[in-house]
Amino acid sequence: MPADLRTTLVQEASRLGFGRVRVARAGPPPTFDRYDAFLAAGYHAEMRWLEASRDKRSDARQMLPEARSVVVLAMDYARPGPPDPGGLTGRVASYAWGRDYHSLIGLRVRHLRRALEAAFPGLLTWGAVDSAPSWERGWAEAAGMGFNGKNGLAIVPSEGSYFFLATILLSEELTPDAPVPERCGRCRRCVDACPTAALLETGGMDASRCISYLTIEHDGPIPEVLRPQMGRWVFGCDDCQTVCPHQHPARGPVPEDFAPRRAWLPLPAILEATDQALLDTFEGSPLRRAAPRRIRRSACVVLGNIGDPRGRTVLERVRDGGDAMLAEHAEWALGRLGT
Ligand code: B12
Ligand code: SF4
Ligand code: SF4
Repeated sequence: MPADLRTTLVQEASRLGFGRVRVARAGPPPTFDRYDAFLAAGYHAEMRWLEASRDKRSDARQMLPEARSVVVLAMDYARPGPPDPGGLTGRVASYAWGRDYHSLIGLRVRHLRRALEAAFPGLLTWGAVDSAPSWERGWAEAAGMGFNGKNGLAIVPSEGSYFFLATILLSEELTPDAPVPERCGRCRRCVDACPTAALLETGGMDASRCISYLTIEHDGPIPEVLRPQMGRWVFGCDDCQTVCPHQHPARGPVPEDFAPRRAWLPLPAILEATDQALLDTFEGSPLRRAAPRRIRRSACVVLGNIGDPRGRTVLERVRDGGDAMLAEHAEWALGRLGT
């Protein structure tokens, strides 16, 4: 059965849009000490759920006691983005340009599990994408999906890192794939390119400094010292990926669902919209995962960084709008506008 299982797995996964499939042996992820070091250093900042789910992530058998194999799946998302429209616009990281991958990949993971369970009666499976307690990059590294770059990303040599990961646990033992040797060498472009010095010289990152964390996960004022470094990033950040020499973003077809619909956001419109209007606009997009107030907060910072006096009117409205946290960000931004 394992040989047939592998063939069916690869065929079904490919039919569902997963371009790469790799397998690791279930148990604790081999590099899990990095996860503990990350928590011990407090690099997870306010993402307490990473702490709370630590034990579940520490061993695949926590989620499926019968697990013998961890299947790692990758789905490409990047395609060339639209040109910079300039003006009062903010950048969105490429993973969030199209449809929310959680729902799309989550559904396909379920289809894949159902197909395998139907073809191999008695097979037990568990599957997840992103938000469930599976340590995806640890498993990607163990299964040879790619090597782990100094930017923290799982990278396929000469292809890049613009792909989502998902994992499926199986109660059957499949032959594990070999890990991919590290291919950063002496390169350190990502470390130098990171605007907020979030990447550590020694590997790993301090997420509390990462623009992706600050714009998406962090729920309070953005530390003033990091605001100028955010540049025009209003949601997520791609700087440590775009500089990577392994990156070949337009390699092949990616699902139409990830087509770039929102690569740039009109900042005054974001600041003027009601919460409900923003939620409606971002329905089905990863942008929906950050509360409207967080996006407005980041929009104020980006307007300050652009420094264009045409941002003044809308920033004054935010400053006088009655939300103390937003008012403080608007005030900061107003102080940076040219005349
Ligand atoms: C929390 C989280 C974040 C946080 C924290 C990121 C972080 N580096 O920990 C924030 C919000 C900052 C974030 C940002 C991004 N994320 Co994120 N994130 C996650 C999540 C949910 C958990 C990550 C985690 O466990 N972190 C704890 C640390 C310890 O784990 P890790 O980074 O995975 O660890 C690996 C490496 O960093 C490295 N490492 C870690 N410590 C050390 C120490 C040493 C000494 C060395 C040598 C190496 C090393 O090795 C580990 C693997 O062995 C995963 C999904 C999941 N369920 O796993 C997605 C995930 C990692 N994110 C993803 C993406 C796309 C992003 C962004 C690119 C989004 C964006 N454009 O804004 C950025 C990239 C930032 C970056 N350079 O890492 C993808 C990555 C796909 C890929 N090809 O690698 C994932 C897998 C989601 C998915 N399902 O596709 N993310
Ligand atoms: S996503 Fe941006 S801020 Fe975060 S580590 Fe990469 S370059 Fe630095
Ligand atoms: S930019 Fe260079 S150092 Fe950073 S992940 Fe890519 S190859 Fe490695």
